[in-house]
Amino acid sequence: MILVGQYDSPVTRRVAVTLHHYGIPFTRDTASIFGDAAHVKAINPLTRVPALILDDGEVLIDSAAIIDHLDEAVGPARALIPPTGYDRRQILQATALAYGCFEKAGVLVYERHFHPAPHVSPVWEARCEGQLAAGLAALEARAGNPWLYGDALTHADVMIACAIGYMNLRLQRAFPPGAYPRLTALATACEALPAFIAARISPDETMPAA
Ligand SMILES: N[C@@H](CCC(=O)N[C@@H](CS)C(=O)NCC(=O)O)C(=O)O
Repeated sequence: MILVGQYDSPVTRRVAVTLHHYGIPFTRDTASIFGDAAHVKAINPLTRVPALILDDGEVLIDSAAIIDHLDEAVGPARALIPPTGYDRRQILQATALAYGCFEKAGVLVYERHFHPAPHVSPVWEARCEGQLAAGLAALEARAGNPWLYGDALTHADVMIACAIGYMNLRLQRAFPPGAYPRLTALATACEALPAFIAARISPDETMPAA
């Protein structure tokens, strides 16, 4: 199978980490959503990553839908989430919070990247920054040591660490040192895992000039 997208996309990286963690072999298409937009659009009409091209040519889009497929492929005993019940709901809720943080961080990055300074909306930025900070605070309050829930990695941890990796790369002001100690510990623990090391963001995965 082929994973389409660069690892500076936290949702692409999230899928890559999950593939590595499950031991599912894959190759990569590192097309850029900006520089190679026509190529990405031919795979996903939304011109977004990640996409996963299965061995028979079927194309899956959206990280949650892709991970749902990977969970099914490895089975409930190995999936990074229980198949039913309270713990599943909690992990999905925390994953949704972390996904929302990534989404708000992305909006903030794009706001300044695509708008010249006079057209950046301080009202919109303040709203997004408030939503992002509240999401991070909610996750910080839930965080265990080092994993969010129990004594094992879950999809929530993977999404949180990938979102933090993105903020460290593109939006340092949203995740200043010392502000979120438990989430920092969680992300550090994640980044030390072989599955994360195998999906490190390479220096050539950059955004094009604004
Ligand atoms: N819900 C989607 C979101 C995908 C997404 O936002 N991808 C970003 C890169 S991190 C993208 O392709 N952005 C380009 C665009 O939306 O124009 C998922 O989880 O896969």
